[in-house]
Amino acid sequence: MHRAGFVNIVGNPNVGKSTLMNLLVGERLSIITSKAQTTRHRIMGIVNGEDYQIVYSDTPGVLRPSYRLQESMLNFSEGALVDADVILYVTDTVERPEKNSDFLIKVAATKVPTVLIINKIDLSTPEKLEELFDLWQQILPQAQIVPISALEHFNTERIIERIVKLLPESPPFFEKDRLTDRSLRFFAGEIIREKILTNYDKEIPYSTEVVIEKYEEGDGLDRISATIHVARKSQKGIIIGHQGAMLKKIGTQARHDLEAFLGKKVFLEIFVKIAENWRDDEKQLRGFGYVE
Ligand code: GDP
Ligand code: MG
Ligand code: K
Repeated sequence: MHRAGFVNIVGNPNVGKSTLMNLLVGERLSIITSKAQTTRHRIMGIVNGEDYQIVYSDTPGVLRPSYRLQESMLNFSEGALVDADVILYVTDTVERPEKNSDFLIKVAATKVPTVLIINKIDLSTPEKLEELFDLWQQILPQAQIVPISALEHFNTERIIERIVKLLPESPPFFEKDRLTDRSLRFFAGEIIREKILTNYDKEIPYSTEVVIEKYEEGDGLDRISATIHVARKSQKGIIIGHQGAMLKKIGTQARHDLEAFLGKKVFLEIFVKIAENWRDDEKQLRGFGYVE
């Protein structure tokens, strides 16, 4: 008998969804940083066993939309509740359960089997954990609860066992050697965006969008051209930095990671353009793939 299905990873920003998915998938698919909203799109990761195929989707964290980009991010997350065979609701030992959050009410109401992951138990004590366990059991009584530490790889095997038992009987949806539905182009963009997130403060990361203009695969070398779109003129100077120093820095870091990810040399050029107020502009958002 073969089982296969879609497992959607949902939860608030920064609880460790992307860290967990990468661990489950075994590759550095989803970019991870300590800032909220790192994950803007849904990303699929596929895990194949002899008699199962799990298709994970990592979603942007749930948040209340304050601009158009966030609205589209929230739609991705809510969609994740209906088109799944299993929901992995991730929380951590840091956030307090918000019984009345709209999103949690929806999770509690869904008929889709739900596994509640309490992550970051490395930051907690057994007493606190027990208390959290009870709280969550009241909020999501039908969910199976698995405490883990994604960072220390603790108890994560249990998740896979649980999921496989909950998956429907089905042939695989994707060829069994596929790792993800995303292209190299997509990962190149994500890696550059990660460097922007880790090198600039505050509003810069949330005001930029990376577009891969050209991706040429070669034998020992991939040639990549990227454009960083910023929402305002002043941000262009900040991205580039004094005599181009900042742009050079993120370019070098991104190239380094890309080479590790691809296992070959990379020639990377990055341009910076102004896309005035793109986060609130329907047409530009569509161009960047946020609106369907
Ligand atoms: P997401 O926004 O839910 O996708 O969260 P990320 O996966 O991007 O992780 C947010 C932050 O939490 C990062 O700094 C991670 O290193 C950290 N983190 C993830 N899992 C754990 C864990 O098990 N323990 C601790 N201490 N930190 C973790
Ligand atoms: Mg994430
Ligand atoms: K994050």
